[in-house]
Amino acid sequence: MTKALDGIRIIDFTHVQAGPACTQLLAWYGADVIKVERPGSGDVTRSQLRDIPDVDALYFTQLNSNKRSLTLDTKKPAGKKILEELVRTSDVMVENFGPGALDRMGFSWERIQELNPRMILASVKGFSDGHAYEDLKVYENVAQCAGGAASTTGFWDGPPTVTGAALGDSNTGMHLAIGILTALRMRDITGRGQKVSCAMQDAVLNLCRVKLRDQLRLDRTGFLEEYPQYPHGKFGDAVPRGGNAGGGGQPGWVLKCKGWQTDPNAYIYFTIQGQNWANTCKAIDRPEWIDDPAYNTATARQDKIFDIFGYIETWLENRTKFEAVDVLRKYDVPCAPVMSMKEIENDPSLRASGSIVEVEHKARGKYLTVGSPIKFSELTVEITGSPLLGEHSDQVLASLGYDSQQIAQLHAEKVV
Ligand code: CAO
Repeated sequence: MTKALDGIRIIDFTHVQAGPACTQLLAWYGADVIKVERPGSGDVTRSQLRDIPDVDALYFTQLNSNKRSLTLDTKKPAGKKILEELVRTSDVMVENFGPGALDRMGFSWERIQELNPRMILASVKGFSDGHAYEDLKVYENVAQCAGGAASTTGFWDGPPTVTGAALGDSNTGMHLAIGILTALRMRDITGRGQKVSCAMQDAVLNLCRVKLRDQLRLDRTGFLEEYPQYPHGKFGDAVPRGGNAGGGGQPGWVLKCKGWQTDPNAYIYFTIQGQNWANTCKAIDRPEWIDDPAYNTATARQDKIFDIFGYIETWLENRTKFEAVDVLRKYDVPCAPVMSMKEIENDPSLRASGSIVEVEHKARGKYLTVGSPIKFSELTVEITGSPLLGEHSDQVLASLGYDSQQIAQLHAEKVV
């Protein structure tokens, strides 16, 4: 079957999470992704947080499925030469080294263009070119703090808080993938490659745009009516942390369900959708609130929103989160159980949709990993296991014209 990105060859010069997440996505959709790794050790995530001695860690396997692995010491002249040959014969190079590392290796954008004017060079850095912090090395949580996520996440009486979702890493990788596809499309038109970059700070900020919206509203009015601080608390001059408040005009909160005393995830997220007020009242057995002027408009509810949530928690006392959602769904209340990772691991719907899949790995056997969150009517996405370190080195070298003697020599000199 034809895959969307068949015929596109990508040099995957990435490591850790941001870059590998990007190239994994493109590999799922059919690109030939050759992961270039340092001989002997490879991507640092192969050995980080291992659950089985001497076997590639799940950190690596979750981010590198559907790829081939080539080991190459790109600081040795013979390794540089091989990388040059790859640049000449590939479409895209993706990298997320620290600032300046690629230039120091001898592969500046100018040099890459000389080698292959059709090449697209895609980079992730912590901060954008010319930014006051452009020289900084950056990991996930650093980006969440720099991009506005941490200062707006958590509870008002606690410190800035990072989230478990990889807003800095995988999210930047997803942004970069869009950039690469855009550049490939432009190359169809112009015949030229280009440099595409995405800064982690910018990718986080792009997801925090409603918080910038709130800052502008706060600057003008001095308050934000959908935040728990309104109307009883005080606002400072920056957007405060809003706990679990809904980010739009529909108030919501995380509410305790049956068993919360012992189960840390016995909660649902409950949204009071203004246009669904009558149904919501019926769902929670409070029909008298439907027409009561003290409750029947969003403005009237504002100063007692936590009393309303408190009442709903009493309604939830004898219902598990799943039972509660089964009642509320009949009344069109936007809600969901708070899913633990254990529940996600075993969720039949996620398995059925292919959003979680089991794949085979040569050393660890079967393992669970995420599948494509994007579904296509004309493309079947097949997820395969991640490659062993250097598993495809000889195959890639042979495709570049090296014979078995030359390949053996490269191994002996520890170039591959
Ligand atoms: N052969 C020889 N050398 C290689 C090589 C290879 N195959 N692959 C990498 N290297 C070398 C690089 O040339 C570089 O060497 P120099 O520093 O001597 O020029 C070095 O290995 C890699 O440096 P680095 O700065 O990328 O690595 P680090 O572990 O010190 O930093 C990180 C890691 C992630 C902080 C940094 O790469 C970074 O800031 N990247 C950009 C932002 C980013 O993507 N962060 C997200 C990571 S996911 O959490």
